[in-house]
Amino acid sequence: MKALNENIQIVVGDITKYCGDAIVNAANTSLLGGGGVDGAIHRAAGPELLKECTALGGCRVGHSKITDAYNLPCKKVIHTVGPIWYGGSFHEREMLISCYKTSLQLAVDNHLASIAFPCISTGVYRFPKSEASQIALKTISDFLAQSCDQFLKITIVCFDKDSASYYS
Ligand code: AR6
Repeated sequence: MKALNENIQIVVGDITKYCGDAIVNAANTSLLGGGGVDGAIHRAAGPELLKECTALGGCRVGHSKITDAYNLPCKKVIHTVGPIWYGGSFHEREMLISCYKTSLQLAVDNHLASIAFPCISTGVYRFPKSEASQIALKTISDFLAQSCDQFLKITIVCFDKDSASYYS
């Protein structure tokens, strides 16, 4: 575990085991599940999660929606839709920033005190890990600095040590 400041920590592990208030899902615009972390979250939460997601009517890239967590150990799941990386000229950075901001705002709006993020868009969506990690840290740090909520604890859950190395 690595603490960057008192409110942000980096861990290596499986986000479905996180026991805080909420985890963020790196979803797609359908919100109906997929592979990677999205598949793992739906498998661990059980079929009730898909049922609730079906009623949400999808989600635009860079936006986020919240559901219950069902069989997961956390209380809520925040589904955010990261950008697919097409080389960086298609507003990919702005959309990734928006994923973190809208997820954090949902956490504040729902009075959540602890939230875990995966490395959004860095899997099948191919966002370069180095730049994605810088965007994640800066956006979270800026949000915490500006937010009135001084008690929000953020964990970035990297699935492997290689991903975690980009946060050092
Ligand atoms: N815990 C933490 N991190 C994980 C886990 C896990 N259990 N499983 C994978 N990761 P990806 P994306 C990491 O591909 O790039 C889905 O099909 C993984 O190593 O899951 O945003 C959706 O439905 C990587 O670092 O998400 C979308 O269609 C990170 O999570 C699409 O993939 C993100 O990889 C979204 O692609």
